[in-house]
Amino acid sequence: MDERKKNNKILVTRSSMPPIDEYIEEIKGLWDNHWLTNMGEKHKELEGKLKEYLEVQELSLFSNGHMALELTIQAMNLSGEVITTPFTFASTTHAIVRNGLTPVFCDINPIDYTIDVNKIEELITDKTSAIIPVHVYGNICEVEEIEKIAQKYNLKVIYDSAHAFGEAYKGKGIGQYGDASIFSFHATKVFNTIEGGAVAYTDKELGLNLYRLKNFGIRGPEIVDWVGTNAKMNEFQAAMGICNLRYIDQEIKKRKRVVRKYLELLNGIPGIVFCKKQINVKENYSYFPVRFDEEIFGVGRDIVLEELKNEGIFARKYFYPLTSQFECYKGRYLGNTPIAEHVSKQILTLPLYADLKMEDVEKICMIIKRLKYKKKGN
Ligand code: T4K
Repeated sequence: MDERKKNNKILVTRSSMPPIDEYIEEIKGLWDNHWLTNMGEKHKELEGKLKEYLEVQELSLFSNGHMALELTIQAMNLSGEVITTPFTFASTTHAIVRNGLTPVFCDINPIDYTIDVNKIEELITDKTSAIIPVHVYGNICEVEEIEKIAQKYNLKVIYDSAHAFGEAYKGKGIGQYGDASIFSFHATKVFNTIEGGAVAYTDKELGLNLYRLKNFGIRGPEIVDWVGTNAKMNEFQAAMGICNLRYIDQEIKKRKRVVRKYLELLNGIPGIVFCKKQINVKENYSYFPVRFDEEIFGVGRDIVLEELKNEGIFARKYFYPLTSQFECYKGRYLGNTPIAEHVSKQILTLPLYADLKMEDVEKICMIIKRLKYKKKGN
């Protein structure tokens, strides 16, 4: 790669940041009160603001999305087997396994890559205690069907909503579905607190247990009644969240423009497959996943990735390999997931962030189109 390209790298995403003066203003008070963590004022303020923005009844902030998920599973005292999908980030499967539970991998559907609700029931055994579906790329799972299955078999449902910040389904904040929903506020997400996460829930007892787990089980100066850990969000993270939240609607609007441009430029190219637009969903445009069907497109996903890289553009293979194929899990857990395998071999998430320039989107699409025609015209 030549120097010019190296300096103008386009990465898969880029953290949104508020104007620096605003952040400085927000954290100034910390130099007066010296209260930097342990559920301080900023923490409280962000929790309240997010509850409102996400339209959820209860919300608990965490140091990151993974700890939010891992500790929610623990707080629910789940046992045995948990049905989930392997087409996700390491965190989802790790959170299950790190709780001593067995992930049972269900396949995804080929339309939006969320859990195939028609294949859940056949995986339920007398050991199943929960379902952990993933709103992957912000694509909303079939929440109503999942709810019916969960009720029929008395299972808990925890949504991995790491990608679904600010989304709504049928007019209801996405965090209102299931027994709990976890969000990630990592630097790479639509909304970030640098690192951070949250759990949305309704059951107050679950809330109490989450609090115990994230703060060492401390209930009072002399009372420690649970073997908790430390997963608290600090005041600098919360301040970043307060600032970023002021811009979130305009950030999502800008992302929408980028996605529209991609769709306009790549639409109709044989062999390129997009996720189908979901109905009744308020979207957040968190990722732009594209599938390259080698037989029709002419070249496979890995060639597209390489060609983009040669031009200084770093798309990512989210999510390849499947978590079930990770070194640490190979052969350990059962699961028949041919669609997930197929999709993970074809998928590429193209660069997407609020300030991605239209000319960069044009360039990315031009490189992709060039590959197609090069192959055709040879
Ligand atoms: N569940 C799901 C479904 C998830 O996708 C995730 C996280 C979780 C749970 C767990 O939530 P957290 O515990 O992370 O809150 C990234 C993120 O680190 C991870 O949060 C995210 N999913 C995953 C899909 O993507 P990597 O290993 O690909 O990140 P990295 O360091 O390669 O960064 C990707 C790109 O982002 C860089 O090329 C540039 C940009 N970037 C990165 C960082 C760190 C920035 O612009 N600023 C930054 O500070 O995992």
